[in-house]
Amino acid sequence: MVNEEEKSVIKPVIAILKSETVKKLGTQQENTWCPGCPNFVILDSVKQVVAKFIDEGKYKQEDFAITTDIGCHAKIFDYLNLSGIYCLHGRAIPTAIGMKLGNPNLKVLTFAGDGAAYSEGISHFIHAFKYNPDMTLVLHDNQSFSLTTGQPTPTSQQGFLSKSEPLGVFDKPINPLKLALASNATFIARVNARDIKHMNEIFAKAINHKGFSFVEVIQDCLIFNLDANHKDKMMYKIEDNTDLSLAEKLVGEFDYNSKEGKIPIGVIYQNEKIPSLEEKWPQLKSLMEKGVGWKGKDL
Ligand SMILES: Cc1ncc(C[n+]2csc(CCOP(=O)(O)OP(=O)(O)O)c2C)c(N)n1
Ligand code: SF4
Repeated sequence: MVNEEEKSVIKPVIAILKSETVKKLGTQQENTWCPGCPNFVILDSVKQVVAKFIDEGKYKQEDFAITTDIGCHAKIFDYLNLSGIYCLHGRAIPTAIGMKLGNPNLKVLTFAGDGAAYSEGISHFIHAFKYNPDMTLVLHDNQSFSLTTGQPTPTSQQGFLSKSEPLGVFDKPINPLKLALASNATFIARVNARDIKHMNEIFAKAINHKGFSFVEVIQDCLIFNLDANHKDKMMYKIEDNTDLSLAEKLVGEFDYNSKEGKIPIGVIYQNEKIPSLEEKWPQLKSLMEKGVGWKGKDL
């Protein structure tokens, strides 16, 4: 039986799912994710958040554009009815920055995996914080290169056994949130792929942030690196944080290795005082002031 408290959560979610705008954001493409993959929840969350912005009249569907990397997560490209580019592996971030240079008025969302952005694409990851373009990175971290059948990524835990490292991973994982903070990130958040309500709130805050917003989604892969799954008990929600010293402490709480300890979720750091790429470059500033978009006015 569903209790009253659960009903208050489920009712608005069902209403959103029935929304015509959410339906319009879907496609007819056959979905090939494994049944139960957390990518389904992330897809639903993105649709709900984008639909809410559209229904509130804040943005139109054509104001959004996406880039995706290559991987299981990247199939979201086929299931979201938004314009965009399905990029080369590791290159979803620079392609998105290119979109912003072409049309700074677009709301650009980028989807990348831990394999993609923390490995082959890591230089783009670091420089994106430095440039601070006004866009959002959704980072699907399942601690595994899953599409290519489960090789270790930079965030895989020590000892992870795979066909490519049959003796287990020797090295400690990197901490991408620490790296982001050290690279002058202006928005760092982390969410749990099992908690769509919280994910919706944080995605909306990330999209509203002026600058480069990075949301790491902690998600299980049901097939590969099973030892890294089920971290829910370690996760706890934090208040939105704008204090740098506290952020330095928070990003160090989870080392991507241990099965114990705490994993803070929520807005770990936000700073809107640093100008975005669009505010720094006069050419982009001018395009923004003119309100140049895909429709109506020429670039
Ligand atoms: C330039 C290039 N390098 C490597 C690959 C092979 N490749 C495709 S998907 C993938 C794994 C993606 O893993 P991740 O980014 O973690 O996403 P997941 O599948 O876990 O969602 C790899 C290594 C490729 N397609 N192109
Ligand atoms: S292999 Fe893992 S990440 Fe890929 S679709 Fe299946 S459960 Fe999802």
